Amino acid sequence: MKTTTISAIQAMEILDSRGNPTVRVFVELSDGTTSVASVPSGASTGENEAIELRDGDPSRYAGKGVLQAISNVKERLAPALFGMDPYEQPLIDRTMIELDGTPNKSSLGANAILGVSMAVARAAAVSANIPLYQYLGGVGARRIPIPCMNILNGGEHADNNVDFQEFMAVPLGAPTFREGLRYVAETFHMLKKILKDRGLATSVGDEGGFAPNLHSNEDAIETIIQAIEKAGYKPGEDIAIAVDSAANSFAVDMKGSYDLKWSGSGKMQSSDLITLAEEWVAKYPIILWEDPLAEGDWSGFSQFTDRLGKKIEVVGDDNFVTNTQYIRRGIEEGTANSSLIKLNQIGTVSEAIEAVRMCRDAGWRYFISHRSGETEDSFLADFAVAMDGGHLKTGSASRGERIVKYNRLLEIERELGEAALYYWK
Ligand code: 2PG
Ligand code: MG
Repeated sequence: MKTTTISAIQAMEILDSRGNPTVRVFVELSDGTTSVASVPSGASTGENEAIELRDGDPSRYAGKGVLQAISNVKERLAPALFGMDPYEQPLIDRTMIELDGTPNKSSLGANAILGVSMAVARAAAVSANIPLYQYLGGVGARRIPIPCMNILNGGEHADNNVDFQEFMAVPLGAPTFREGLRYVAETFHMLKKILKDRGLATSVGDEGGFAPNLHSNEDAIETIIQAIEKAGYKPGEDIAIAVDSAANSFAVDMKGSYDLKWSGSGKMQSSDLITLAEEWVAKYPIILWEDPLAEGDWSGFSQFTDRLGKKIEVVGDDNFVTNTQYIRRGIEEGTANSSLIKLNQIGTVSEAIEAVRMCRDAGWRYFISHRSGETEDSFLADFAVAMDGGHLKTGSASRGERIVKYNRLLEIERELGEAALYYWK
């Protein structure tokens, strides 16, 4: 690769898909290359996530401004990285981590650091004239992830009476990514029709899925199965289902007590939720379950994995927070058999790659994910292909900030042509 160095880093405050401020970073290299990257933001966050620096100034955006993070990019990170080789991603990320000096990036802000980390990776790829997915994943990066499309939203992503946050349609029986995307987009449209016919709301939640008031949590699954069938597909064969309970959001004490407050199903213990999941997995074509229990409920999580881990992918999100420290504990304790991977939970591209590597080495899967607050940046699509995890979640077939990732995956598939792969496992 040719020699080039970082010659300028700028940043500005923009809005995310919820209308909250977030960070956009611009990087310039000495060879004239420029790049841009924007940082996402979660709503159902884990306790140990890297810290998103917010100004706390009530006179701007209810305290959610990110001007301090922007100034940290310009005044602290830019001078430290000036003249560095953009191809040295791990070194660049380590330099920022050391400059921050805290375990959770609370001094400079994970939003500031991640914006730079992503923009540097993209600048390096542009300068080398190779696609970002190949720059990050090498020449072997040619599997397009199966889109786990979140077509029905609940929990903290919606204002309805569904406790579980995400119900995803997973087109694992499709021959290609573009066909898979069509399968689930058609299912999404059929779901809309079914909800309309039932006189239910068809407005969408944060991730673009519908957010109706239903009879029960189980009604969500049954309605989706109906949509799959009516769209002309076989549940389980063409399209399976994945669930993210995001159980933190209805946990009472993080130690095994829950209150399914939105649906009014009431108090439950970990063991009740495990039994419920076992029944659902026996009855419905569920292949993946994320955060079935809360982040502090490590023993409940392990029991869940003991009982269901041979049948389905059990994913930890809020408990692992893309951090090798917690994923390692999960591997040792058999907490799950997969980890969610969110770039802004950990705050640099190289650390997210380390988390993926740890999962792979342990024989775990890893599930690449967007955040509920997103931007029009498609970085995640390239990242998912590069990481070769076989599946990703990036919302529904609506809302531009979700569609931009799907459209980028379509482009990548087209570019790869015959070389593109598409399979679950
Ligand atoms: C999750 C995510 C993404 P948030 O819980 O998995 O779907 O939601 O970004 O709000 O944490
Ligand atoms: Mg989650």
